[in-house]
Amino acid sequence: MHSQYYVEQEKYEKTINRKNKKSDDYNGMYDRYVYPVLTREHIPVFWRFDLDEKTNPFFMERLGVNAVFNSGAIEMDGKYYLIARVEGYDRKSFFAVAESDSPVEGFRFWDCPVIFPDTCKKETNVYDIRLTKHEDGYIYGVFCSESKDEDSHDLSAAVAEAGIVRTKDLKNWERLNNLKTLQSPQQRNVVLHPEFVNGKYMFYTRPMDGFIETGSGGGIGVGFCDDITNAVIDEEIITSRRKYHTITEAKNGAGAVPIKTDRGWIHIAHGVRNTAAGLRYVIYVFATDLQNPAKVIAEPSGYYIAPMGEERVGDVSNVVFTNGAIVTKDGNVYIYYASSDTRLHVAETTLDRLIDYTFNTPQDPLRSVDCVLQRCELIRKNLDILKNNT
Ligand code: M1P
Repeated sequence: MHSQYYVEQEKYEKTINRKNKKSDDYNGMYDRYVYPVLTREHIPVFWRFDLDEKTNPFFMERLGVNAVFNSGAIEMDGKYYLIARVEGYDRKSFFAVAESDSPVEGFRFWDCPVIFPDTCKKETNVYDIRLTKHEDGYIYGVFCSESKDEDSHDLSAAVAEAGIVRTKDLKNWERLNNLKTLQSPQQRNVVLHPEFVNGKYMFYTRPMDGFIETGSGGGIGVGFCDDITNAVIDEEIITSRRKYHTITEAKNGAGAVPIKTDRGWIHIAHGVRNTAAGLRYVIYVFATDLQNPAKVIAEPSGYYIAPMGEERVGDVSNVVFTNGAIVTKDGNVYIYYASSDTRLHVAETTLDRLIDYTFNTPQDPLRSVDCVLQRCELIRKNLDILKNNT
């Protein structure tokens, strides 16, 4: 074996075995962890190098990995699993399962990445899987299936659809037909709701006219279908709307599978706005009604997580994005979020804190004058408290 192999292997083990710790930043809403839970340094050495000295005398990377980010998340039998988007130097993404006994550290990729049945021959790229433990007994993966737009002369024109797979063990996967949404030519950020609603499967969709621009798409949609093996949605009802001069002005999209609480379904989604420096992606929270999951019942103002410090920089800077969260039996919530399409982090909160944030944070009054009045009310109340406290 080339001597550099042992150097690289030691670096890899050091990364995997690094203990994580909560950051000092305080907001009361959640705790960030200092170290990312998955990065390109978590990729096994034998995924990148040819270890055969005859065919690789210079111990050169043959198939490098550029980034590890947007990850689906699930807990099974006391273990934590992330299915990450791994992007090669060739720009193509694929999925790989990383497993740990802890939700915040120690994630190690299984020996081989995931290979779904290749039933969609025009598909060029796949990414951003959401994992839903459905009450029908399967674990579903819904991901973006991207192909070249054959009707356009523009070489970068693409079509995004929602691919659907299902499994019981994260090892054996069945590929179902891609979702068809009759009202929207493109779909990204599609999430399967974990329960039947009126006997039907329910998806969160993101109606889009084109690959990047949502165009007339008003926000996060909800649609129903009878047959998951041939899922067709004829109508999309908008739930969380895009709004002028807010964090969702340019677009938004469902993130983690919604979390069921006594007060309603809590959604951890992403919102996008345009700036002179390009798009800015943040994570926000809203809640929908338990009986009617299309009806928004709480909308805390502004963002929940925004890119901070080193998170702000990467392949696509000024982005945080989530497609996975885990709620444990003891009520802890782990939100896996990627920064700048480069690496994956975790933030920890509790169900109680998340519920309090969702239902007791004031709504965005949508105009500066009302926002400042809202803040002055808080200030006056606090000044009274401080006066009585002295
Ligand atoms: O580059 C930022 C994100 O862009 C896309 O999200 P959206 O569809 O809302 O624009 C996704 O491709 C996502 O993977 C990526 O992180």
